[in-house]
Amino acid sequence: MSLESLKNEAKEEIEKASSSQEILEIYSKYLGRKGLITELFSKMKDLDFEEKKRFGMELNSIKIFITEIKERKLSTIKEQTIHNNLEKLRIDSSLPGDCQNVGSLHPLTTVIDNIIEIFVGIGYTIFEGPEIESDYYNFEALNIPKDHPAREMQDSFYLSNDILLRTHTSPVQIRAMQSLKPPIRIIAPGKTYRRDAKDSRHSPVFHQVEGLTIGKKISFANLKGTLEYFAKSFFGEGCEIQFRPSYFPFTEPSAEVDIKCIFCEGKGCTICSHTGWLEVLGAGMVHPNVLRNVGYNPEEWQGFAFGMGPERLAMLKYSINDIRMFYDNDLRFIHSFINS
Ligand code: 2NM
Repeated sequence: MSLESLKNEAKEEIEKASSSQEILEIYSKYLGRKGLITELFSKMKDLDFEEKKRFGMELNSIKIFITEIKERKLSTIKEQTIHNNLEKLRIDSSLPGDCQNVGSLHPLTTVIDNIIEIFVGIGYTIFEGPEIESDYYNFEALNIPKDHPAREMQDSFYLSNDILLRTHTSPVQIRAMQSLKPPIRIIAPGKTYRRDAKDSRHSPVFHQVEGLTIGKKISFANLKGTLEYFAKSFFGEGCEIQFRPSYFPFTEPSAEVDIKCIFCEGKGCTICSHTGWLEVLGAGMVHPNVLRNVGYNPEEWQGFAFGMGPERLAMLKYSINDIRMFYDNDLRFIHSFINS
């Protein structure tokens, strides 16, 4: 084979190659230690001076030529590889993004936080107690007599003879009065339990936020002012309240507190049963028996207490018509309060 065709063959093979590995193998086939061209160098010793010189120059130029082609092809392949890799990494900004779900607070959490914030703003602190209570804290200390209907077995979740799931957060107030020195201003938020059949207004688990103020010369006027401030803070400055006489064993006098219907502005609608008012709170002056039960002298210390249901407040504020919505954990429901 002529030198010229050997050279062209090597050139063509290198140019057709598609990987660095392949190029190096082809290069080695021609110019490696036992390469086709390398072997020709050893034939030079048989030639005479002039021929040796001419042949040597020719072989050298072929070697340089093929080496150059190899280097160029190697760098082309290297660039190609980098380019391909970059192409694979390329971000297509026209594709839709991954959906990131943003969490949201449960509407009851929001309402309870709002209530707490309002009372903390006027000097109340949070006080908490156990959800499993004794008959003494849940009833006895609160002046609820043994034969009171609220103590019926079928109304409460009893764990034993005198241990039950608290039916209100009032036992927390008893614990607070036992462990704090008056004057006292606390709110007790938390879960409460009653053996009610579930319907649109009843849930066996629900929440209460109760408040207690104990001091010297505390009067019903202080209670009215406090609850009026709360109602306006929670429902808006235009909110009006009224007190109706009522009865609780642990307060005397006792009252139920209504707000002017926020749906019909007092004109009467189906939500307020055409009364113009919505009941939202229970309250009263702490009964002297309750004060005596925690070792306070009712002649020296007086106080007021109130209780509210965050579920009811949330239902009115956000127009939710079924209490079970709070406990179904339907994410579509919970996420709909994302900006509340
Ligand atoms: C209410 C309504 C009225 C109340 C009373 C007490 C205590 F312990 F001080 F006597 N705690 N909570 C109270 C009073 C609760 O809820 C509707």
